[in-house]
Amino acid sequence: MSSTNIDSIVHEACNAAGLPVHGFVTKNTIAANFYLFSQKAYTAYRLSEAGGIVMALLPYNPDPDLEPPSSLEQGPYMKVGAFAAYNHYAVLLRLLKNTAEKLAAVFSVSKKSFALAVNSRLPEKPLAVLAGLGRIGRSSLLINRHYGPACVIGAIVLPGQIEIQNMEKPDTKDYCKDCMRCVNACPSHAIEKGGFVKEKCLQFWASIAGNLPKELKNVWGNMLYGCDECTKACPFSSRLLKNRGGPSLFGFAPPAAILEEKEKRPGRWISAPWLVTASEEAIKLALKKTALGMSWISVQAMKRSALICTELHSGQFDRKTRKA
Ligand code: B12
Ligand code: SF4
Ligand code: SF4
Repeated sequence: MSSTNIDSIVHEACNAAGLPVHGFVTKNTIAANFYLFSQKAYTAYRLSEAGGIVMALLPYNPDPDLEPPSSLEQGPYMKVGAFAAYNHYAVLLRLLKNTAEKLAAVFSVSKKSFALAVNSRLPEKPLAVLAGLGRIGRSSLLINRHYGPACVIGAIVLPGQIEIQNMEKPDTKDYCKDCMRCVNACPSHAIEKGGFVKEKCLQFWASIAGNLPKELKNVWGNMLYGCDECTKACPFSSRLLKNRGGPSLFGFAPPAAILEEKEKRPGRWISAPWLVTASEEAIKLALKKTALGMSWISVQAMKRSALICTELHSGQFDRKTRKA
């Protein structure tokens, strides 16, 4: 099989799986950028033997208009970030798996020789940049020309038999210029002129138990897990916002259309009093197989955030403002 054929078969498999926005990192580029990988990741993903890496993006609407639960008895409600309300990591993993299975069949290689990664130990943003999928914006997120920052990133590490030959040209567009929208939108001032300060980002604390720094507690509001403010504010997310699950996205299926029912959990709103009173086991069970059910997300951190929310709001949830 000629090398050009290999590249076009991989492109086709990604498109057919519903991942039209993807790019490649070749074997040589992996080797030239070995410093990006931790030793652990380099070994675990068998990068020294890989034929290349496919990087793919899955878009999401950063401000989905998902109804709060119909019963208001258990308000105030806490907000789950858009990528997690519907489990976009699980969806992307499923689409990457479909792509790998197709390639395994075409090239007659074992399915096990592919490694799939979403929110992994791989440096996903730098790899997406190398694959020509965009540039890192002031918010520190990858900005893609179709999806802006409103996308999650995944990877398929290809076996040595499937050796990618060509890469897209790097994206050289200066997206941010003098725009400061994410800087102004960030409730906790985590995005500064000099860059992003992760310890000031609300999402950094969402999974860590213990007291919050005072400045962050004051602006925490009703957030549970996932903050959408910098993504929502970015002008390059606006096409997705206009497309709220609408008919099509640049000719591709709208993000909401490819979700399976089981991936539409836990939804956008979770009762704060329930989080405060339920046992750790009950919460783990209810959130199992959702983006909030990951081992590194502390249930005690969620309980702490729920206490802040209930202390802050004693009234009912306002359907119009979506605030408790
Ligand atoms: C830890 C982590 C966090 C931490 C810290 C984030 C941070 N920016 O440092 C916290 C909890 C705060 C966080 C928050 C969020 N995260 Co997060 N997070 C991660 C995770 C798991 C690891 C990132 C990391 O720390 N890497 C190690 C550091 C050293 O690398 P780095 O951040 O990439 O920074 C280096 C490079 O960017 C490099 N670099 C910059 N440009 C270029 C260009 C080239 C060519 C090269 C070679 C290198 C390079 O310089 C930096 C310094 O070394 C990644 C998944 C992953 N494996 O990448 C998701 C990930 C970055 N997160 C993601 C998301 C969606 C979010 C949130 C929007 C979630 C939410 N709704 O709350 C917020 C956004 C906050 C923000 N403004 O960044 C997405 C980003 C998608 C995108 N479009 O960019 C990722 C990629 C997960 C995924 N698979 O989709 N996150
Ligand atoms: S995720 Fe929220 S808190 Fe974190 S940088 Fe973005 S706007 Fe700020
Ligand atoms: S909001 Fe503006 S400054 Fe922030 S990442 Fe988007 S384009 Fe860049």
